[in-house]
Amino acid sequence: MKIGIIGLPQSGKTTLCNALTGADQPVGKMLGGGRVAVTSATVSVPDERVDWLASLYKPAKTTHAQVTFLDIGGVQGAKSSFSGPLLNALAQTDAFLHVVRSFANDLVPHPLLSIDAARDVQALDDELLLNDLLVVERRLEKLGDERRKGAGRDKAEIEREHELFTRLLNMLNNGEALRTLALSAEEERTLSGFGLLTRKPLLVVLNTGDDAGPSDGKLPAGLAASHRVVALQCKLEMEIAQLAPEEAVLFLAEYGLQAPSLQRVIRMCYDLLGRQAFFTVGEDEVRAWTINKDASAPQASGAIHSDLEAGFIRAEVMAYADLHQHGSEAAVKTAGKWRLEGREYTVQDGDILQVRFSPPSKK
Ligand SMILES: Nc1nc2c(ncn2[C@@H]2O[C@H](COP(=O)(O)OP(=O)(O)O)[C@@H](O)[C@H]2O)c(=O)[nH]1
Ligand SMILES: [Mg+2]
Repeated sequence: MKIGIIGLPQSGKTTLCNALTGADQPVGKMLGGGRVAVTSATVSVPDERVDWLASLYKPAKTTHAQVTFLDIGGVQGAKSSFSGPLLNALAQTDAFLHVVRSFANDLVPHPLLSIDAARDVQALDDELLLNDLLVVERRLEKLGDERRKGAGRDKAEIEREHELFTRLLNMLNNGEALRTLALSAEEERTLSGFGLLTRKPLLVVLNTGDDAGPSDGKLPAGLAASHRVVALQCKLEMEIAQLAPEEAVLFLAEYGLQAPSLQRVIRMCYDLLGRQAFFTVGEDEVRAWTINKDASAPQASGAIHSDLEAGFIRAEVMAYADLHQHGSEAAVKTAGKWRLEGREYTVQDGDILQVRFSPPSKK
């Protein structure tokens, strides 16, 4: 999972990225006009269930799920067309965290000179939308050419694509982001190579500043209705992320924060992207895997290895909650909670899977 952190200059993107990953990238760095800077950091997804499973199986290796955060500097909110490098960076993400400044700090100039979160959200929404519009218009032009020349491709396919891109154009011209559009699997495949930015899920991170308190209740009117929003004190969270774990616990309590931002933000990203976790266990390794919420047992197996998906026979399944309650695999079986599931089974969050499959025949 790759999450892009975007926002106006000096909104706190690097601060948030440090908070989420424990990195120590310099904050307050200004980029010269038109420059793009991308820093990435990968973190393990905190999950108490993995820790508990590791304490039960005592495996040689424990592997948490991984999330990569990309701190993407260079978006200006100025209704400009993005440069190639910036588009590349944005296109490779699965979702965006849009950091919006709400903290007061006289030493940090706001590029638009005043603090106005709703305006800043709109500025970036508009800019993402404009860049999608450019992509869609360019594609429609190309499709128009193909139509006239009757070139190479199947005619019906060109017409289907033309109809799809016209639908996108109409939405964008109405100022609507593309993420709410329901598409067939085939249409989804057609669009997958275009890196459309407003199709990606987006979570607004309101950077509330130092004495705002952790309340999510102080969101600007209207914003919470149109966007998913989380309020964070990014600078404070960054400082906590850089503490030793024992100290961090004391700090969190003192500021009335329930959990470090990483846990809260990752949970929201999973939700935003419709992802969930399943586990594999054993003496060698206890491991968490990230899959889509509607993944079938073979699809989930494919996350482990394509051979497991291709040769899938059945999956042995225990729910984490059952194992946690009964304390051992044997006790789960005795309780009648151990299951053998087939191809049609939809994997649930927290399932522990053991895949039975026939290995590919060697030639
Ligand atoms: N007072 C205060 N300053 C902050 C907060 N978040 C970020 N800053 C400051 O704002 C400046 C810009 O932050 P940075 O993370 O570099 O922003 P970026 O340009 O979006 O990456 C830095 O000087 C930060 O220390 C905050 O919550 N409170
Ligand atoms: Mg930065």
